[in-house]
Amino acid sequence: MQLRRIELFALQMRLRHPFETSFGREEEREFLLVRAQTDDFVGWGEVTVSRDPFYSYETLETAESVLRNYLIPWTLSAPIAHPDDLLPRLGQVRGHQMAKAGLEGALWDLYAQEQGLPLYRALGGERREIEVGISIGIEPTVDLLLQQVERFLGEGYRRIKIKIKPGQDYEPLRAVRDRFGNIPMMADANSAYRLSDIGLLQRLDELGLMMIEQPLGYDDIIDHAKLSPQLRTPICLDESIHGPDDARKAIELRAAGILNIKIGRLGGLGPARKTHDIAREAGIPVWCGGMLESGVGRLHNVAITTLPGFTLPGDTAASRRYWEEDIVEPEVEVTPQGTIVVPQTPGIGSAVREDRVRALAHGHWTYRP
Ligand code: OSB
Ligand code: MG
Repeated sequence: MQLRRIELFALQMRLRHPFETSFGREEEREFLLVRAQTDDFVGWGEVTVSRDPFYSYETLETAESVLRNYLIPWTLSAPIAHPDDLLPRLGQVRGHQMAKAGLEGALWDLYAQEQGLPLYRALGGERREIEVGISIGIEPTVDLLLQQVERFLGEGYRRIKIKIKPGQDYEPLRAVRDRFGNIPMMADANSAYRLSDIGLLQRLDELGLMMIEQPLGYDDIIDHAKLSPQLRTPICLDESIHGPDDARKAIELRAAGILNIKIGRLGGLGPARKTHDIAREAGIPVWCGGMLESGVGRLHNVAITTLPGFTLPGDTAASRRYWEEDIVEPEVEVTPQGTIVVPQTPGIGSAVREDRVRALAHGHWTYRP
């Protein structure tokens, strides 16, 4: 691949419905898009940062800075034969996984187009249709939560994930169980509890949840390993897994029975695939998490979910769950059966609406070799 140009767009997109987690409330997404161009093709990647360093330390500003000063110059310094060759070249930069992933993702899209393959095929995926669930934020009242659950079950979503935090955990989950019966349901705590909250977490066992996601510290593996044997509900790790090696350690320590795979958090499609491989080898199911992505990141999520170890429905919901109007055409749609049909055209599978990207961008930078 001979790259002629890399561009960054800083985008702001208003969510249709505010999304609240234990670490805060988002009404608007602020993230970066990467546009990479060769003589023949254009590839797109998404840097799945947020405005604030609350889910992770990365923000739009840290990503823009590290991309401009290190990642993009090193990417443009010599031709790249395969997207897997990129990350070793960027290895001297520690962390900044989301910044790296956005860039690597754009190269995967380019590479797939050069090969004339849909992205999922270029990654070695097989499934032509993926099962999806929905992630519901903390709602102001139990009634509003029940309304959301009812709506999304009606739209076909295959499992319901509900955000929890101390004071809003057992009771809302209990209300959903009582109202909707034995639906596939899980909770995501986003690190809101400590090991000393074990009594409270054990009480959740009676709800028959598929799993509880990241109950303890955002950077912890050890305490999760202590908690895990004391719960009947499986633990799924999200925040504390930053690459294949973290997954190996968490599995070795039995800290998690399930892993959430996010391309941004893991530092790219390559590391996401490797994490999947390690989990699969160990018999640990995985599913694809989300960061309220635009259509670009969403289509990357669809592609990775076609790998065989993704045996649980993920968080990749339809574009219209988040946006009045997405930036890809066609938008990502979910069937009444709660599936997404994987696009079969080369690359990510939808066209990026560049006019709309430019209109939404409050920053735009261009880099050349
Ligand atoms: O913890 O999975 C999470 C959104 C933003 C930050 C963290 C998380 C989430 C979600 C939403 O759960 C997933 C989605 O719908 O994209
Ligand atoms: Mg999570």
